[in-house]
Amino acid sequence: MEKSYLGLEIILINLKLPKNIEEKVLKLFRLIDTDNSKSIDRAETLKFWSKNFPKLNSNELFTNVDKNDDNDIQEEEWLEFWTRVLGNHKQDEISEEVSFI
Ligand SMILES: [Ca+2]
Ligand SMILES: [Ca+2]
Repeated sequence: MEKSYLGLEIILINLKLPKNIEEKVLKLFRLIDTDNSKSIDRAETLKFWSKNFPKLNSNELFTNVDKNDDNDIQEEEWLEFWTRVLGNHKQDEISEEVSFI
């Protein structure tokens, strides 16, 4: 029993973003959220996205990030998205992607 509990703990740690990356992506979130509503809407991404992430378009972003389909990206959805990205890419690449901040 002790063993499986420990296993669960490791899974939970692995699902969390490293602190430095989390800080960066939250900074990025606030940068995009220009009206400070704690959520990112399509107009905000369109203003911000095309300049900074030419490879990823705004529609793609909402498909991937807006899991509850309310056309707003909440902070939890944003962090979840980057956690998934981190699972697919090396940490260095993400640092690079958000390094313009
Ligand atoms: Ca907003
Ligand atoms: Ca949402």
